[in-house]
Amino acid sequence: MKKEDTINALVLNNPNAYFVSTCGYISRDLYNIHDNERNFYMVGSMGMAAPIALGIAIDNPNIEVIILDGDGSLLMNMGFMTMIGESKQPNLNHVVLNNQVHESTGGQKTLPLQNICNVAKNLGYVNGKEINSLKNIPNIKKINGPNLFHIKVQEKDEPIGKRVHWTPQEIVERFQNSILKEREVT
Ligand SMILES: Cc1ncc(C[n+]2csc(CCOP(=O)(O)OP(=O)(O)O)c2C)c(N)n1
Repeated sequence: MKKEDTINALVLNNPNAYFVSTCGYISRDLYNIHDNERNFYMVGSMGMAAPIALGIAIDNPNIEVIILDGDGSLLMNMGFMTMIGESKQPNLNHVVLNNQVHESTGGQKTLPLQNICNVAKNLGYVNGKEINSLKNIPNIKKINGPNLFHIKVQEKDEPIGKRVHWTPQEIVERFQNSILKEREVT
């Protein structure tokens, strides 16, 4: 599957979700496909989308939070999966887009994510699922988290889109505003 199609399907299936995306091309893809104030682009550090997302999910139990991770980024901070599993945070779900490389920095090979779905389950995630078709992209509103969705995607065969033009401060500000608006409604 193509990464762009996968991200697009995730956004379409989860129109009210809050996305926390890892750095590099994954954030750029999300930005170019569907820029939204509910997207938190973690434009700095690999491995930090998941901790930020867990904090947001705990503090805002009424919103659905999706981590958009890369395989390299997951590997960078894999120990954090234990905290997600232990949290049993029902409004948090973890999507790993696995292209088997660090695509954003030139395509250096990553180490394989061996049996990552079973790893997630053993660490306390409700479930770990391999997704092999766009038809099976989840609607997370219908399921109790935390779940891990492992999606193998192709390396890019087309040029990457524009960089996220928002500054980190702007990303935080508009994200916080969107959560405040949500709190007024609910
Ligand atoms: C801690 C840290 N180390 C290195 C980098 C530089 N860097 C940015 S994106 C990236 C590759 C990320 O790989 P992956 O998560 O697999 O996503 P992909 O680029 O394949 O979409 C690297 C090495 C960084 N941002 N943070």
